Amino acid sequence: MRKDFLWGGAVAAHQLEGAWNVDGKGVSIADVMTAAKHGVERQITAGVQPGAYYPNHQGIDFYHQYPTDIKLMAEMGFKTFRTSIAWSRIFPQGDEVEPNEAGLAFYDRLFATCLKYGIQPMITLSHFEMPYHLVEAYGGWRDRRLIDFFLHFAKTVFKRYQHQVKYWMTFNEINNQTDYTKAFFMATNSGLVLKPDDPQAEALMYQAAHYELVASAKAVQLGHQINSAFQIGNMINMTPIYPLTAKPADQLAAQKAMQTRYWYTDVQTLGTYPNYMEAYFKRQNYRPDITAADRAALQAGTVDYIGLSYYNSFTVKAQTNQPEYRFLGEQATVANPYVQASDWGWSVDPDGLRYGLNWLNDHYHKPLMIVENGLGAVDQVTADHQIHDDYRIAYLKAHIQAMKTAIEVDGVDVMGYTPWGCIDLISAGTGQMSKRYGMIYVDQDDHGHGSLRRLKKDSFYWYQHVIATNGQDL
Ligand code: BGP
Repeated sequence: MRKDFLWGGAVAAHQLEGAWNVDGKGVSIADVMTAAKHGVERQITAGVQPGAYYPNHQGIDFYHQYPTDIKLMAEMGFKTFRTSIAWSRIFPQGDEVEPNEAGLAFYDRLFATCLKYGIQPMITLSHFEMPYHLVEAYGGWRDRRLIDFFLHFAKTVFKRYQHQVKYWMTFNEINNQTDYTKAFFMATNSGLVLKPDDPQAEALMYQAAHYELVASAKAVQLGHQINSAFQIGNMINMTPIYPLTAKPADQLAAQKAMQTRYWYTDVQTLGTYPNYMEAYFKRQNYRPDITAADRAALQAGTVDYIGLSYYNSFTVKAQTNQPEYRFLGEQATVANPYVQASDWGWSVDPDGLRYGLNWLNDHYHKPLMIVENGLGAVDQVTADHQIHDDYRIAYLKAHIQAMKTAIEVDGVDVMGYTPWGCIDLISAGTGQMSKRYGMIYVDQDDHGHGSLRRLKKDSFYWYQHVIATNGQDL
């Protein structure tokens, strides 16, 4: 393990800040997302009222309670804290020229608090969030003009925080939109609100993703011009895809599925579209607007490191009616008989983390940063205010062990580890509170009721010890 290994935790602005309409903040897509129940998809529906959904509009009131929360993270020994900047706090509509000073001032205070404790802020520019106005007026990332709006936002925050923030990431889990049949991913990744079964969905996804990739590459270049010490990464969701059997057709299906899901990383680290994607566009007769200038920008703006989230693995088998297997998202997967699943049906597969780290290392030869990992679970508070989350400790322990094996046995360069939702927050997938990831408990239910009091779970003390021993003692 590196001596300067970046232990910490990760969150995203829209999942914990609350204060959705405070200090000049504009409405973001997160403020109009429905709160889903188990099995009901979260999405943006027509006529939805901003802030109507509890408790996602109030988060955990981090906007006001961050001094206490960061202090608790410091007590755990965090070296870094990953969060995002809410674009809609800085540019409420997204297409203005002048930023909102009150929004900028909030992150000044937050970052100063982190730095006071020796915690380095690690910032995602766009984590499932953009001003809703950009969706209404431009249709989200289907419009090329979004590139310049995003760059103006990026430039503003790069300049403002250049002495406080060294580690940046552009778009959170940019590859989730591979699953273009899911309204949730289309909205969160690209601000695309489509009718169910829109025949244009796939083509639109590629177009939007391309503009994001260009924006990401240009932001990398811009950031380096502003401060050459910046480390700017991409962020992908690494969900390894295994073949169900040794049957060659299943092996090929898994390989094709990996290509369908990870080509974004080729563009962001190698600076070019892989051949199989160019061939696919031709075959499908898709003609995305990709200019020569765009290709030059992609080449010039490759990332310094790969940020990744890891939760689970998928398994696929060849489809007889699909000679050229394309991965159409989670619903195309089959159950893996060798792994168990969480309460939310996510497979629990620590070996998959080692697999994913090796896969990324082999393909891209870049440093890796695990910026999300964790177990969403229902926690019980005992009468004496304890939370005995041994299941969470077991999950994190097994995954940290897998990461250590990748580092020490396989020689993979991993810069740090920031488990997801180190403090309980609103689930991105459900918009609810009860799917908890934190080492710090927050007293609030799915309806927004509760004291918002913070409590230390057993995992708090366990993780504190892991950090203190630099991962030696799990
Ligand atoms: C990732 C997102 C996070 C986060 C996490 C857990 O995909 O980057 O924002 O929420 O997943 O997902 P969920 O909240 O749906 O359990």
